Amino acid sequence: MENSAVAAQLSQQFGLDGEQSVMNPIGNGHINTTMLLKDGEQAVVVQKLNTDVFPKPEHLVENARAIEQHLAEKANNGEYTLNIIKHLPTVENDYLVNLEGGVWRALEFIGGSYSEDVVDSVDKAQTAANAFGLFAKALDDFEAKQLHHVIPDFHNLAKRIEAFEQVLAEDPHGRASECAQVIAFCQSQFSLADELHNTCKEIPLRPCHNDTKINNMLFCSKTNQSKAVIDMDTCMPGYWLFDFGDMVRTFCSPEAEDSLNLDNVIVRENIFCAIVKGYVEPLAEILTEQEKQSFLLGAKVMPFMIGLRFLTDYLDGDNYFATHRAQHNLQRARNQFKLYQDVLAKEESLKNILARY
Ligand code: ADP
Ligand code: GN1
Ligand code: MG
Repeated sequence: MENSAVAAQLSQQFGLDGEQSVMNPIGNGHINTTMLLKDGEQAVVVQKLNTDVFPKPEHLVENARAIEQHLAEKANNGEYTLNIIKHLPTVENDYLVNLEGGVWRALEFIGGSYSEDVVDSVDKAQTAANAFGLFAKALDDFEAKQLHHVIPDFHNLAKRIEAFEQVLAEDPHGRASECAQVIAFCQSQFSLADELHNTCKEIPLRPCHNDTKINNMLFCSKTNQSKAVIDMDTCMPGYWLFDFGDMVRTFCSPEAEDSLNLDNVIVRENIFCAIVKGYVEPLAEILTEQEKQSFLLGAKVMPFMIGLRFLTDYLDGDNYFATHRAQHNLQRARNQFKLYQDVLAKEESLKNILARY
């Protein structure tokens, strides 16, 4: 089906004006196909869900809608001030539309906003981290057990290592030999999984976002303040160290996660400091001391784990993450391992920053 025919069908199913509908890609997400659908004066975000990653899209929508409703109640009491991404119902009062084997949903478009792939200032890092902190706080009394485990073991490093070892043993595309060095480095770090396992026994399980990368939050175009936390697809019970660590992973480097300029893939300590300030402030009354100390481990685990996932996907033939060039996943893996090494190199200094707040 042509793009224009899909646009017309979606427009009809979601009850838009039914004038000329136009659909264009927005954002740089790696998983779903995200489009802005315009029809007359109306604009909505439509997403073709990646059903390899999310085999049960109805669970995804149930989770996201439960969170939406919880945040809406908080907003009514003045306890949550960011915009809430709402799912839009179809004319049949459903939330998913099947089109030629693809599954689509529609979300309210947050106009006057933008997302970024790299943070260019300390202020913005603090603003974004604060938004994720406000989000975490608003979910603190949310019954996370009601969430479906849309991707089981999503941040289980031991399981990610198993998956990597399995693909490496099979080497289905004969790619292992060209990245022997990066594989060896990766394998030399596997004890991180035990450290993570032991730490997680000591800290509370919380409702987590689980994908707090910088482009999963919208800034206001006029004020550069935070407008909304988006992409709730992986909200599941987890540990705040994951959300903290993913911010470090995606805010601290001055380079995008697929940059080839590895010399410049470093942890900017002033940005790290801004993340701590922004995130800890709304959580100050809830966060335990041990949990806060675990954030440093999060800063190591997240770049390492995503590097491992990119490398696994590379060896597996690029089935999971959207790629836009040959070796894209390998380049991302190298980049993330470089960042991880810089976290290790600056560990003492980062620990001191954490202790200050
Ligand atoms: P993915 O799961 O593939 O990462 P996202 O839900 O994160 O998809 O969306 C990808 C991008 O689309 C975001 O980074 C953002 O730029 C844009 N986007 C998504 N939802 C909205 C929305 N409701 N309003 C405005 N922009 C959005
Ligand atoms: C994916 O969907 P997106 O692009 O926000 C991935 C995250 C990774 C990230 C790496 C469901 O996030 O776990 O950290 O890419 N999402 C899923 O950039 O796997
Ligand atoms: Mg996203």
